[in-house]
Amino acid sequence: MAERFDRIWHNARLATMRADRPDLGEIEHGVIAARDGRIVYAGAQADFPVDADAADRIGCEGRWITPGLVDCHTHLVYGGNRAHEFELRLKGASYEEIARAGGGIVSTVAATRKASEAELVASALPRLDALIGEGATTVEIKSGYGLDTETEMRQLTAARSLGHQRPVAVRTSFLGAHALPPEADGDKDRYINHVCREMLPAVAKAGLADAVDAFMEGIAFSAEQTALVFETASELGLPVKLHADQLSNLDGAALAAKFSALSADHLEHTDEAGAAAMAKAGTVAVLLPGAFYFIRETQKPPVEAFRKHGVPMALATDCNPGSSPLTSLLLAMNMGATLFRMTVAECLTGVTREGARALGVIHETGTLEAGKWCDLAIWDIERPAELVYRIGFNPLHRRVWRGQ
Ligand code: DI6
Ligand code: FE
Repeated sequence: MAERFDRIWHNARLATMRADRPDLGEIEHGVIAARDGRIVYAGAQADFPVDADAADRIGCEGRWITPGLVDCHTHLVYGGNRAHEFELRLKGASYEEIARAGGGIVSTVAATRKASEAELVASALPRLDALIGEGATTVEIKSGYGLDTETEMRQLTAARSLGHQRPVAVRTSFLGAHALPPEADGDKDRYINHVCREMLPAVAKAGLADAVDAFMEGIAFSAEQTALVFETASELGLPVKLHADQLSNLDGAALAAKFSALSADHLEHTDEAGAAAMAKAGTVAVLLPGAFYFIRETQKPPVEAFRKHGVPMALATDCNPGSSPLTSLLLAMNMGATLFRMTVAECLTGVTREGARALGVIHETGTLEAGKWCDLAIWDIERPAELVYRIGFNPLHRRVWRGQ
């Protein structure tokens, strides 16, 4: 009897992004077949049974299909915005000056504390929709604008709720160690103690975080403070990731590697030793060209060292109100290529397979392979390079999340 599928996409060109194939793992005459939301077959038309049966057959007219895109680093949920701070920066103030003067992250904290869960969801939805509108099927969302237990939990609950309101997989990260709240009176050690003793256990108990993140930086937390947060996360069974070496080299990449972090992110100031440590630990380098561009950073992440040591590279938006008000993975790819000289293949794997790896969901999504969720982006393009090359143009034809 003929095998039965829920849906078949045929007459398609596939960029499977499989790690065991060269380049993009392209298949010129391809078919994808799905059942119960999962890919059952993704491969050559010639090897697909001609008598296969499906409730729904979709002819793709030669369009390209990639895995649904993965944005593995966002701060999508927050109150207010920082357009005013942007104006100040245009008058000459630097990002660090604004942060030290009580603006920056802390001003978003005040606005986030004032917002209800419904307000946080409502203000984040258009940003999420922008990502979805360009083919994103998995989006990571961090807390870190509450900096007290109640507001951090509200942010994470809002993030989970976004995942229920839209056909998209949301992965949450607890970022209590993002900045020092004003009521901490400058005592970072005491605040980190509070994060470890109270906030993180409460978040873990409520099942609100899939991972734990921290901001290790002169204007944020030290290596020792970060290590305390990571040790607590490990005790609670949560994987870690790190905002590392964004504004200065504090050996954040090596610290992330020491804790077998899923990813180390930003990395503009990381040195070769940091890259080597990440390679050994299997920690993904998440590059965030939107922040590099927006704060007019000049130090580029060591892409050549990542290549040399075989560190997987992901690309993400870092969508946040202060340093990267970006809601486009297509633009993030263009910036990755133009600003960091990443290749087309590196950019595309960066927003698919390696983004999924950075979230610890590589077994579920990020490539077109049997057994994974049927998360697809179908594009009106002649060649995959167009997704990286064009600026401000969205050629998405259809997006499929879990077979629908
Ligand atoms: N690094 C960043 O680029 C953002 N957070 C972080 O740890 C900036 C967040 C903000 O300015 O609101
Ligand atoms: Fe960030």
